[in-house]
Amino acid sequence: MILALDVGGTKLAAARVEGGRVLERLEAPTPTHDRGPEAVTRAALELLRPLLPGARALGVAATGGVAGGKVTALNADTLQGWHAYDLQGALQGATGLPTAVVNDADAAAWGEAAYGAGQGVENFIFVTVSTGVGSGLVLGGRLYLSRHGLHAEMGYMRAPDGTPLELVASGGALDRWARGRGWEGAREVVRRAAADPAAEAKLAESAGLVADKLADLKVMLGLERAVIGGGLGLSAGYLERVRAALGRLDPLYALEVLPAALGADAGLIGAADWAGRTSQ
Ligand code: BMX
Repeated sequence: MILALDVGGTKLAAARVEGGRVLERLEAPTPTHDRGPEAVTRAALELLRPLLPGARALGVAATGGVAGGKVTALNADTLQGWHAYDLQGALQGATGLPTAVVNDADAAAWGEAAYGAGQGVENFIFVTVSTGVGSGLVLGGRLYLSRHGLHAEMGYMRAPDGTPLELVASGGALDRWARGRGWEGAREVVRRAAADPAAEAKLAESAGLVADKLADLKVMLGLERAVIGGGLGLSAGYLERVRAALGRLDPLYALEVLPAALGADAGLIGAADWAGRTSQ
C-alpha cells in the first residue's frame, strides 16, 4: 500500500492507494489564514497520520512547480511563501517513508495515463481547471518533466492580451468575478449559466481560452487527446464548451476531449503510482 497526498490551492487530500485504487481517503481544507509551507505541511501531516500504518512509500501531488522534491508557487494567491520549499525532505523526515513529489497536474496526467482516460494513446495532455489552471503532458507514453520544474503550465500560457490564462480562466478567477457581482462563487456562475447570458459568456470565455491552447498544442506536439479535470473543468457543461470552441476551428486542430476518468482522485492515484515506481 502506498500513501498519497494531494496539496491543492483549496483542499488537502490524503489516501491509501493500491493498484490504482483508493482504499481510504481523507480531506481537509488548505489552511486559509496561513498558506505558508510550514502551516500547510503541518496540516498535511495531521491528515496523513491515521493512514500511515503499513505504508511503504509516500507519493505527493503538489500545486506549484516541482524540481528535486522542492516546490515553488507560481501563483502567490494559491500558496504563499513557497520558494523552493523542500516538501519532500519535510515529509520524508516526518513520516520516515521514501517520498516522491510531483506537480499536481503532472501526477493527475500520470494517473489518467496508467488507469484512466489517458489509456490507449501515446500523446495526451491533462488539464485541470480548478483554483488555478494546471496541466501535465504524457508524450510517447512517458510523463514529460523538466529539470527546473517549470513545464506544462497551461495556466501560465498567455491569453491574447498577454494575461496568464489562469488569471482569467480558472475557478479562482471565476470566484473573484462572481463575488464582484454579489454571487457566492464559480459554482453560482455554473448554476446561473442557462438563464444568465453574462454567466454563460464568462464560462465560454474560460473554455474558449483553454480550447485555443489545446489547438496550438495539438499541432505542436501531435496530441491525440485532451483529458479535462478540476472542479470547474468537470462542472456541468464545461467540457461541452471546450468541444464547441474546438469545433469552430479548422479540422486540423480537432482533438478528442474526455473528462478525467479518475475524477478528483487522479492526482492521488498518479502520485502513488509514481512513488511506487521511483521508490523500488
Ligand atoms: C497553478 C500552479 C500550478 C498548478 C495549478 C493547478 C501554483 C501554486 N500552482 O497554475 O503548478 O498545477 O495551479 O493547481 O502556482 P490547483 O491548486 O488549482 O489544483
